[in-house]
Amino acid sequence: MASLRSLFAAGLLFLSAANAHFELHQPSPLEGDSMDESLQSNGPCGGGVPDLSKNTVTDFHVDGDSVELFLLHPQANYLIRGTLDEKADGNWTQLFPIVQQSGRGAFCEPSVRAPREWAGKKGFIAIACAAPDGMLYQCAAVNFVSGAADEVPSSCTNGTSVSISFTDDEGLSALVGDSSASAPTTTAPGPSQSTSGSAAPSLMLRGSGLPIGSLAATTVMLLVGAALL
Ligand SMILES: *[C@@H]1O[C@H](CO)[C@@H](O)[C@H](O)[C@H]1NC(C)=O
Ligand SMILES: *[C@@H]1O[C@H](CO)[C@@H](O)[C@H](O)[C@H]1NC(C)=O
Ligand SMILES: [Cu+2]
Repeated sequence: MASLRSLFAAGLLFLSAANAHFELHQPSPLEGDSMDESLQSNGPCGGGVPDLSKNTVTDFHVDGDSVELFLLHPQANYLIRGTLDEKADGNWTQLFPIVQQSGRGAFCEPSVRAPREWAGKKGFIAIACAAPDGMLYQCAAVNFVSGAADEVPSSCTNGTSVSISFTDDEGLSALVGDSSASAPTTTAPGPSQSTSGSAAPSLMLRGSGLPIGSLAATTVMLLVGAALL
């Protein structure tokens, strides 16, 4: 099992740039329909450039509105946070308890709230996703408005094979407040942490040496990683 786990961890390292992560569908993400997955690990907004003087905003009701996400990993934890900072540079408020999603697919939370004082102001709704391949980010620029959304959009559903539960996640909790706009990748949870006691991963990683060691070893890692993702 240890060697399988280490292969998995190593495979993830090599796959992380190319693999699909998660998508923000609502509110409208900064990158629109053309998200650059390779930049998703850049905090606080992935490939999106947060700047309220330029970004297009959509209304978000402070007493309850929907945040629609789509996960392409089998499991991950989500933090939904918001800020009024015009460049999304800190001062983050947590807007929903941290949840764990199990199962690929849609998660839509129709009652995400923001502080009432934010009504009438512009800001950001931002998602941080602690995935097996590290911390991932997406943002939406919004215009906070008073009241609750009239109705839940028909696109707001939870996938049939998706289950959501509340959880704790130190890496995500560290992204609330002013401490930092992004987390060091070393705090991200994932299989690599559970292999730290075993000799196999260090052998593999030392032996291969990033970015790429022997072609054969890399191919095996990719295949195993892909099979298990
Ligand atoms: C942080 O945001 C709050 C609103 O939630 C605002 O009142 C406060 O001035 C902001 N602090 C800084 C340092 O920008
Ligand atoms: C999806 O699941 C979450 C967590 O159980 C729940 O709060 C939310 O209302 C569900 N979404 C829909 C559209 O039913
Ligand atoms: Cu990913």
